[in-house]
Amino acid sequence: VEYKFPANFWWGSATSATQIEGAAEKDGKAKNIWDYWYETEPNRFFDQVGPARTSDFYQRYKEDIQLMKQIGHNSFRLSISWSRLMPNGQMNEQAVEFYNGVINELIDNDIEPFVNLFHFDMPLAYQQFGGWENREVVDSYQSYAEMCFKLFGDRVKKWFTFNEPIVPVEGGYLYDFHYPNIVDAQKAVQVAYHTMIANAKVIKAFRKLNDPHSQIGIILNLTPSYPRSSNPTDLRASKIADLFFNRSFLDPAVLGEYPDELIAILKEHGQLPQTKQGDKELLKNNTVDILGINYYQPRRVKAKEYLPNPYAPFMPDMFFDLYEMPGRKMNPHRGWEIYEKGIYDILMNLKENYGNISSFISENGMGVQNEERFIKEGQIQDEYRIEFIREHLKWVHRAVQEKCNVKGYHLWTFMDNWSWMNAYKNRYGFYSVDLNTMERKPKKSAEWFKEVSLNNGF
Ligand code: BGP
Repeated sequence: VEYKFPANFWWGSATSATQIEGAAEKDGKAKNIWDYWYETEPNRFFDQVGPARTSDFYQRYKEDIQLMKQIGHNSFRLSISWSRLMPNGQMNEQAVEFYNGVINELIDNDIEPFVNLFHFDMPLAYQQFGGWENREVVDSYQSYAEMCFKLFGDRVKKWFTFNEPIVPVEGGYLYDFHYPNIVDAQKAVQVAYHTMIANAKVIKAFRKLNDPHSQIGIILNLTPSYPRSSNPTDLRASKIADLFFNRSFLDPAVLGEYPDELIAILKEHGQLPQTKQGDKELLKNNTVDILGINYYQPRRVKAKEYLPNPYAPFMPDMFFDLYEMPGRKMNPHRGWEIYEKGIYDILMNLKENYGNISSFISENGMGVQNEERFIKEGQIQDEYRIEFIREHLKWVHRAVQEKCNVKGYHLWTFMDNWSWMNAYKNRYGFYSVDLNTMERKPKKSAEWFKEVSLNNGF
């Protein structure tokens, strides 16, 4: 083995409730914003496929956990669906039974459950009161989180408050790819702020439980920002993109405060969020134990070519432009640049500027269309995915050698699953799923990853 990872490195994969469970309106689950959006605007979804049509983990989780075991997983991330566990604010017994079943099955198979509380799936009932725009929803979320700790905390020792909290901000309030799909920067700022208040409140409640074996964190999609040149205007543009898209969550989550420069920009443009007395202390005193890093792509930034229209409403991108770096490597299916070193740059940044906080790669992966093209002898020969994972892992390994505190790697995702808007267009799984028969089959990458996990390296 040339690239050996530290003992007990976490090898596994990540999923989310809406994307794998199915049973979207069964056994007492209430609607979330995805069920609703699909119902009202099915044309927005690729092939008009909505969240009811997933890989049916709800009924097949026992079989799926065996498949995880077969490829050497020692850990696995799922999310709990708020609208399933507490439809209309009350605990749903059938949901408790389901999540207990999953958690126990994982533990019985020596796979540690990593449980995320919120993965883009706001219950519709709360969205009708403004969702994260409304501070009262933060309190409802806290009650839900406390319920989860109480129900499952005896067995679940890794908790996460949010997956990619910036995505509902960008998608729902800036760029129109999540419900409520409005464009309103003031609301976007408020939503971003409230999710971090929610993060802190839930961490505070978690700490009261005083379980020394348990940890809580947040999962952020960090997109390292690279300036086109060392020209001061490019540097400045890149720095502002970093402030908006990374540090607006990373700093409050890990350091317990917002960057002064971010506050200054928002203030200058009249975009500061509404706050409450005591918020500063709340944020300061309730930072995460661990950080999940979702890494897919970097952000290539240059200064604006033209002065922005001073009358246009505030948008973060009035401060910078993105550009396509010549010679960049692309995943053409998803339209994302592949830049493996980015994962190392993120980890080094955490080491140097964020107290070397304990972290792990909570998502990294490659979405590809029509993978049946690559079937040989009955198996998808996804060499491209193996290469993708391997090249990223090499940089993770280097970060480990340079004393970064990174503890694991989870692929997005375990099996092909439904994705927001794109439905089944791009497939990411170790296992393919036949949507008609629900049959799961390991791709070549699954077998390769099994060896990596069992050898703790490659
Ligand atoms: C992340 C999300 C996942 C997943 C993944 C792949 O942003 O946390 O839920 O979907 O990206 O992205 P996509 O499915 O949009 O191609």
